[in-house]
Amino acid sequence: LIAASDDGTRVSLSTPTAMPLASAFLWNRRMMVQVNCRGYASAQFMQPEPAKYAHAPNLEARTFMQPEQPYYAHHPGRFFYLKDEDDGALFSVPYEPVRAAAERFEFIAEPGRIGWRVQQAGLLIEASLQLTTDDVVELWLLRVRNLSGRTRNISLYPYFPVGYMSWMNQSAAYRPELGGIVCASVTPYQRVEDYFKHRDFKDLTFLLHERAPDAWETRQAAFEGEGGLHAPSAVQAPLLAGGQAHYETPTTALQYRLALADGADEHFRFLFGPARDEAEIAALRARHLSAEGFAAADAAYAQYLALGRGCLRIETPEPALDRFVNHWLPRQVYYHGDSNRLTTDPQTRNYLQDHMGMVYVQPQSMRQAILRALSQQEASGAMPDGILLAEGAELKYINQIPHTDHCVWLPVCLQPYLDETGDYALLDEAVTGSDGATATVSERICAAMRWLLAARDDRGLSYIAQGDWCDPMNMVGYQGRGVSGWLTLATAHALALWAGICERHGRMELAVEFRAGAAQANAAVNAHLWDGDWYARGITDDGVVFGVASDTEGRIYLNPQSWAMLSGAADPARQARLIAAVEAQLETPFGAMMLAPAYTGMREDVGRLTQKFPGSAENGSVYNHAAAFYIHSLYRTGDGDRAYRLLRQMLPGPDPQDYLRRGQLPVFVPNYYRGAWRQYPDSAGRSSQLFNTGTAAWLYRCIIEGLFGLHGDGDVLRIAPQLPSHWMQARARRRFRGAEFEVEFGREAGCERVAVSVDGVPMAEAAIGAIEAGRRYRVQVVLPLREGPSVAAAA
Ligand code: CEZ
Repeated sequence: LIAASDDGTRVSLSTPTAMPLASAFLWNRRMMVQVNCRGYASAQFMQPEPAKYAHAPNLEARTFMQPEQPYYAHHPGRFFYLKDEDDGALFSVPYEPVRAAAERFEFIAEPGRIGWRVQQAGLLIEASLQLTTDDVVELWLLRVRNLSGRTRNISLYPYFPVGYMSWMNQSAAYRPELGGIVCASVTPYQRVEDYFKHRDFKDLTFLLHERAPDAWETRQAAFEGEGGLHAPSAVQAPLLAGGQAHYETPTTALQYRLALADGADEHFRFLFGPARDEAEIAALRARHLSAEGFAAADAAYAQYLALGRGCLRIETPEPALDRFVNHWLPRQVYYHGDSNRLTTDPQTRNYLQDHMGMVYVQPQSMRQAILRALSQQEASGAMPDGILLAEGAELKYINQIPHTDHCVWLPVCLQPYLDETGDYALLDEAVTGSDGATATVSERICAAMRWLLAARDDRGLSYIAQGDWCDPMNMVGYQGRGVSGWLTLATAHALALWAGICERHGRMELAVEFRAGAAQANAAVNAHLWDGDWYARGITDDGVVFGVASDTEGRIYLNPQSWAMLSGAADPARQARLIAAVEAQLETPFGAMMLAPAYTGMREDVGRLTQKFPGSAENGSVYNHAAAFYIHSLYRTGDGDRAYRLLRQMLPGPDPQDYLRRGQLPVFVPNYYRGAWRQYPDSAGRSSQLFNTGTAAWLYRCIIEGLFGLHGDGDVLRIAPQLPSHWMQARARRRFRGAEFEVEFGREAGCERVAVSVDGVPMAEAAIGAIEAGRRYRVQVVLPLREGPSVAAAA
C-alpha cells in the first residue's frame, strides 16, 4: 500500500482508491498547493491576502484553511486525458476524472516534488509538480512512454480547470504569442475603495506549454459537452474546437496528437498559475518554461528546503519514525515558521508556537518573531489576538473574537529559544510598541505577565472571555464572569517559566514576584477545580463547574490535566489519578482525545465547540496539538514509556490497516484524527488532512528534548533521554550551538543511571559544556535496562 525509500525522502501510495484523500503539499513564501492522489488540488497564493487561481465551479465562500474538505467531480485539479486514436479507449492521469483502474499506480510524495507513475494500456505516464522558491507558479512535467511493443496513435489532453472566476467578468482565449491559454477575470467587489486594493491583483490564470499543441479549448461547457467529465464530448471529437470563452466558465485544455513508436519517450512541460498581466506571463515563461528552468527551480527549491532541515537526525528501531523525524516533521515545522501558514494575521498563539518550532530549525526566526509580536502589544500589557504581518493587514475571522490566553505563549515559547541559543541579550532589546512607547523585551513580558495576573476573578481564576487556547469555547465567559481552569494553569506555568528566566537574567525581585503569582494560580485551581480524579475545565458565567465527573458529556478535558502537570499544580498523588483518568477515558489507538464524551448537542454555557460534530475538531477528536501538550507534560514528569506510546500513535502506519483507517500518508502530522472513539468507532482515527497545526512544533520539541533528551540549556547541552524501555539502542545527530553531537545510546545490564562519555572520556554529569562551534563530538550514552510496560508488550 505504502512504500518508502530507505532514506525516507520518497513516500509512495500504490492505489488511488484505498485512501482517496491521501495528499501531499508544497509551498513557498507566496503560495501553497495541496494535491491528493487522484489529482485534485487546492492552491492559494498571497496578494497580500490568500487568493485562488483555480476555483470551484460555483461561487465560493472565503474561509481559512479547513479540515476534512470534500472533493467532488468538478473540484479544482490537474488532469491529463489520454485517448487511443485507434480504438477510442480513454483514461486519465492521475486517476480522476475518468477513474479507469490502472495496471500500476504510484502517487509519490517527495520533499520538493509531488508525482505519479501510472501504467495503463501499454503506456507509462509520469507526471510531476514542483514549485519555484519565489514565484507563484506550478511547474508540471509530463512524460509519456510507449511500452506496448507497437506504434501507438494517441491524443494527450492536459486539462487544468479554473472554475468560476468571477460574477463580474470572466473569459478565456488561446494566446499563441504567449504560448498558452489565458483566462481573465475581475475579482468581484462593490465598495469603491476595494477597486484600489484590487487594481494590482493577479486576475489572470494561465496554462502555458513548452510545445505547441494541435488544438485547444477554453470553454468549460464546450469541453465537457454531454459526455461529462468522465468522457468529455470535446475529447471524443477528433480535435478540440478552439473556442473562446466570453463570460462563461473558462477552462484550460490542450490537445497533442502523438504517433509514438514502440519505446518512444516524449515529455511536455507546462506552467500553471496566476498573473497580473501579459508581461508577467511572458516573464514567467522566460524564466521557467524549459528544461534549464525546471532544473534551476529544482535546485533552488532543494536549497530552500535544506535551510529548514532541523537540528536532529535519528536512527532507531523504528524506521518509520526515523523517516518522519528526519525529513517530514522538520519540513512541516519549517513550512509553518517560514510561511506563517500563508496568513497576514496569524493568531498570536499560533505565531509564537510556530516560531517556537523554528528554534530547532532557524533560531533567529524566533528572535524576530518575539520582537515583532511584542511591538504589537497593547498598552495594558495584553497581547492582541493576531499579529499583523503585512501592511494593510487586518484582524480577521477568529481574531475578531476576544481570547485571553495570548500572553501565556510569550514565556512558553521564549524558554526553548533561550535554551537553544543562550541569547539572554534579547531580554534587554528595546521594542517600540504600536502605541509609540518603548520598553525592553523583559519589561514587556513582565507587563504581559501582570496582565495575566490581573485578568482573574476573586478566586484567582483566569477569565476566559470568548475563548482561550480553545477557539470555539466561546460561551463559557462571554458575560464576563466565566473562568478557564486551563488558562489559570497555563498562567501558572508561564509565570513560573518567566520567573526562572528573570532569575537567570539576574532580576531576583521579579523572579520572586512571578513565582508567588504562579503559586497563587496553582492554589486557586487546586481549591476550586480539582474534581476528585482530575481537574475541571472551568466555571461558567453562571458559576457551573464543567469538565467534571457529573457531566454526561465533556466530563473530562485533556488540557487541564497536561498543564496541571506542567505548572506543578498536581502533586504526585493527583498526577497519578489524572493520568489514570486520561488513560481510561481519553486514550484511543490513535492518540488521546481532547475531551470525552464528545458533546452531542449545544451547551449554551460552553459554546460553539459543542455544536461541532462529535469527534471532530475541538469536540473530542484526537486533537494532536492538545495531545502534544500532554506528551510534553509526560516527558516533563519522566513518564517516557507512556509519552512514547502516545507520540507514536500520532503518526499513521506502518501497519496497512492503520493507514487505511487514517487515510493519510506519513508526510505530515494532521491537526486531528477523528475521536469520539466510543460514540463513533467507525470513523475514529480518520485524518483531517489539514497540515496547519501547532502540533508540528510541539512534537519536534518533544522528540528533541523529551524522547532523546538532547536538551539545550543555554551554553550547555544536557542529556536526559527517555527512550522507550523496549529500545535497546538508538543513535542521534544533534546540532547545537554550531557544533555537531553524534550520540549513541545503548542499554546495558548493571548500569544504574545514565552515564555519558564524550570522545571516550567519562563525564561527571550528563551534560556537555564549553561547546566549540564547528566541532564534532562523539557521545556515548549508557542507559539502564528498564522493565517498562512496553518491554512486556514488545516481548
Ligand atoms: O484553529 C485552531 C487555532 O488555529 O484551533 C486551536 C487553536 O488553539 C489554534 O490557535 C484550538 O481551538 O474556529 C474554529 O472553530 C477552528 O476549528 C479553529 O479553532 C482551528 C482550525 O481548525 C485551525 O485551522
